[in-house]
Amino acid sequence: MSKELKSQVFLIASLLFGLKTYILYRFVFHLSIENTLQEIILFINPFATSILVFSLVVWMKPQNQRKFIKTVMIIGTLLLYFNLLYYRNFTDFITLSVLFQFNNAGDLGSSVLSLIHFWDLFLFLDVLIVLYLLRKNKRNAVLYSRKRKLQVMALSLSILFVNIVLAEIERPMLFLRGFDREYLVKNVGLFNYHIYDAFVHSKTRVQKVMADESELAQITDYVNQEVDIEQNESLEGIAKGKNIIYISAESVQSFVLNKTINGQEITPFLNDLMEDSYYFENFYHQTNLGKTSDSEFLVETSLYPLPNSAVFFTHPQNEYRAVPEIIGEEGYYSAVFHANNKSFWNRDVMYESLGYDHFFSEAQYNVNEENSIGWGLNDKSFFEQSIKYLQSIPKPFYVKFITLTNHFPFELPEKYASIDQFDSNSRTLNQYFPTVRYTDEAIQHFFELLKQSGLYEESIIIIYGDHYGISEYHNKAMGEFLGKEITPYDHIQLQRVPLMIHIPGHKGHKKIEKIAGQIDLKPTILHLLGIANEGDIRFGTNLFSEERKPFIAFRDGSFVTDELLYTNHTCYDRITGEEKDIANCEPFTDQVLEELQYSDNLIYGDLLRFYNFDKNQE
Ligand code: GP9
Ligand code: MN
Repeated sequence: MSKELKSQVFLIASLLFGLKTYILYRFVFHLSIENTLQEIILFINPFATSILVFSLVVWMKPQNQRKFIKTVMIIGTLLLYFNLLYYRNFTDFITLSVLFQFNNAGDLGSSVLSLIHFWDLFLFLDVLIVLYLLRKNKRNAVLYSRKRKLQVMALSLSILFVNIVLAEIERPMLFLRGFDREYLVKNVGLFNYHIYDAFVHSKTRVQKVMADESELAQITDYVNQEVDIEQNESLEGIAKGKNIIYISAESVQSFVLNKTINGQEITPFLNDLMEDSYYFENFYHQTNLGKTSDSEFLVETSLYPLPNSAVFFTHPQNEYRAVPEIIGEEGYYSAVFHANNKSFWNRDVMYESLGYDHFFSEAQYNVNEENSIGWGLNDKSFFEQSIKYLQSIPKPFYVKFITLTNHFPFELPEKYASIDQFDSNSRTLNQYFPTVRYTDEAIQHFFELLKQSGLYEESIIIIYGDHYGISEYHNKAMGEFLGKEITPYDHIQLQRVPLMIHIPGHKGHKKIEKIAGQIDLKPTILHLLGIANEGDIRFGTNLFSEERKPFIAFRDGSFVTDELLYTNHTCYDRITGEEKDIANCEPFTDQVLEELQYSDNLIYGDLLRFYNFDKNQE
């Protein structure tokens, strides 16, 4: 090693700091590591960041180098330590929006002493070593040559590059979608996560500050004219005082309903249930990058998810007027049941914004190897373990159960499979059917549990598919299953997911052919509950009214009406799939884009903060 680099403290500092960070990730924070690639990324990322930051020293004048190393060492360690304290309390990492909005740090205040452990002193050991070395090598600072500067920079950037490429392989679109703070920390490290968080936070703040209250007037005008269409009184208030139970069925698409594999029904329970429910056969999911969380957003707020990010991740601090909040004012208790990490999709933060009273997340369940499939707790055990909680919460309640077993890549151990796999070149599609069947059985089991517990009679149960399970990538195999070639028209039709509204003891169930979308569930549920909620800002319409807004829009500007289907600049007959003159679709194309834009503006500008909902309800 050349004299220039020899015994340079910044190298030692970056290695020690990297090692310390790795030890924390690996043994102190409970980050779940599922495969070797994750293990490798977790090892690389602490060093990638620490080498990059400490090596900036080569660009500095010798007299500033010691100060820089000292400052980075101390600030970096404190940042790690604050996160550790926060994690011990909240099992999550610090987020700016949470710090600002919910004053979580304040919550931490009283208990902070109990979070400090004696062993934490070791966290500062490397700081002492580096301070000592800096003192000892006082005159060791050098002016680096241009060549050396470039070499050091090239090396540190390449390590970071390798880190980011591996992270992108492990979790495609990690930065766009956010997913989970744990994922970000695992893949790109705590420091890069903070930079990302600060970026997202400042971007949303700037957009909010720039927003103008007057934009709201235009949107309310639009909503009043185009969306608020006369209500049909037929089912109004039928759910009044009853419990509302949503089941968000992971990745269940409508094309499996009433179909068989080798003569075996794929979803026998749902097939029976649809006969005894309001079944919407043309119900479309409208989700985007935020997948399940987008479906939740649509259902709770009747706004569209965002075009380039997961709104749960980027805009949890906004003002919303979501169903849990509205019905909370009517005496309803609201809760979500989902046996996954509470911070996935930023749910722990967003649910507070939406007005949920409680979130039963993974921590409330007994999850072990025995009862886990794929992503976590299997759906059957999930429902079984949930019943005691459901019985214990105040009534009437509004609850949502989010299933998990039927999640990509649909790997179900043979012993749980009740039907055969499909036989095609797509493993994903082949495996999908037995996994869907598993969820179908789990939902059936849940119904039995509800009946046993006496909750069934006094509840309304709504089952919907959250989003597609089989992507376009599997079109060839899908074509084999459906016995036709998949065109862009079929692709849109494949975005149909089940929607069943099951009202125990109610006659008059029927199959409804009219188009429907996730955006319509909020006004529908409020209608069933008999809550007028006049003056609400939403883009969906009550599914039981005779006259409804004529289209269901998708995030990319495609849409369907009862007669038409528009996608890729082509207009089709929605029923037959025949191509039609574009002029048929034109009356809607601009309005769809306008509506999406209004919804985005509402979210980017946080415009609902200017809206007085109380005034409009008088
Ligand atoms: C994870 C579950 C699945 O908590 O909601 O998320 P998805 O990948 O379907 O959005
Ligand atoms: Mn999902």
